[in-house]
Amino acid sequence: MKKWSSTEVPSLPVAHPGTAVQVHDTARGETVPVGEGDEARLYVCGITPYDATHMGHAATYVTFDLLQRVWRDTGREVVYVQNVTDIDEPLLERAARDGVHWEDLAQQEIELFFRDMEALRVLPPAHYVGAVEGIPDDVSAVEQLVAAGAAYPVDVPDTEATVEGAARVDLYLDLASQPTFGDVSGWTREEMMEVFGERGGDPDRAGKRQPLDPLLWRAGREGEPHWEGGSLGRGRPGWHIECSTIALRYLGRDFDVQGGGTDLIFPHHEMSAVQADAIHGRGSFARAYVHQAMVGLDGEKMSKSKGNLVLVSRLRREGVDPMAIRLALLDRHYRTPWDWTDDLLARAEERLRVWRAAAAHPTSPAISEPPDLGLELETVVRMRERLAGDLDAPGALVAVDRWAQEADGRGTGLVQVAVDALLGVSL
Ligand code: 5CA
Ligand code: ZN
Repeated sequence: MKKWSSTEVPSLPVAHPGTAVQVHDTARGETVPVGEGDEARLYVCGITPYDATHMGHAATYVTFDLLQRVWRDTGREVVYVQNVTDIDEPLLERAARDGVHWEDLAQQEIELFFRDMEALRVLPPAHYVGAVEGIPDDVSAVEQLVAAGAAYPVDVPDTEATVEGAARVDLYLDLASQPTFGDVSGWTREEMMEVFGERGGDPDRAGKRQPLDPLLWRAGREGEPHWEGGSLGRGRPGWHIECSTIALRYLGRDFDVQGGGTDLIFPHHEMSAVQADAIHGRGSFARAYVHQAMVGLDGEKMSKSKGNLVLVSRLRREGVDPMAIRLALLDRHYRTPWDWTDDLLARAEERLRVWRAAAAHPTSPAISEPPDLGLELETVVRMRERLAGDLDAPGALVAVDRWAQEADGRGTGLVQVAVDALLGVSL
């Protein structure tokens, strides 16, 4: 699929090629080095395009943008893959509510998302892949699971009409046959049951062996989109299989980081991983699972379904500098849940003003004094240290604040370059 445009990333002198980059792995419950090889492979769960990008989405994509930038700065190649869930229940529901075609709605929201990402200077992935595009791979994967006895059929209720070419069964993964189930979240069955229903699961579906078993393939129903499904019959994939197969196709087994918001820990990342293991054997999915804490508004998770949204596009329309939005997002560590406030944005705008003023200092016309490299180098070292240590963006901002306070116009522009390369902020 088409993706959004990139901005140039200036390279800083690589002072520490190969330096370890640490992040918190949800599965192991500790901070671990990630992407230790020359090539770092990252998969981040993309949007379901039925509404515009809000601050929660933006925080997630800026967080993983930082990871990509820090990896690059340590001399690594990055292969970044992001999906877009361009077919799923919420998209169909919203399209029906608004009387528009689901494909038009998806297209329109994807375009808006691209403009938001470009404005925020989030680097695009190497591969941006739609769920629809991935359907042939989902079909092969589910066929394989059926053949291995890891998937089972559940009858479509008599009251639901299926399309020609569809089987009269939906297919589910048999979790009882999967020893790695639970390894990503580490949650108890009770904890899982608490959220499964509200996060796209169907615990009450009659005929399932276990309430948590995830849907792999849904037989095509009248009035719903459906695709060729080989031996599965016409239909469409369940949500989680899309990310299992896209990640495996574009990154291969055993990639470095699977990312997304904490709302995806269970069931989405748990199920994507267990399905990959079911297809290719234990240890097939990510080495580490990294999660952005939820961004809220007035004490509630910001979500399209609740409608309590602060949209990137609306702020842009109101004339807010996207770099101030980015700075506001960077001012909160990714592992701490936080609420969006106007005050946070106001402080980010002020910070941007101060940094820009410091960067704009004219250099001494007579060059009577040598540039003061000490402060600049120290600032860059600090920024790098903070970021390589569990993406401490707020810590990196403080290092730049100090520079902005002390800079006396004898700089070389190095910090400005570092702010661009590492933080993605153009001054
Ligand atoms: N398409 C699926 C993933 S395959 C999905 O979750 N789409 S989404 O549009 O609901 O969310 C897109 C990304 O933003 C996901 O990584 C999600 O975890 C993250 N996200 C959603 N809401 C918030 C929030 N309030 N705060 C932080 N991140 C969020
Ligand atoms: Zn996903």
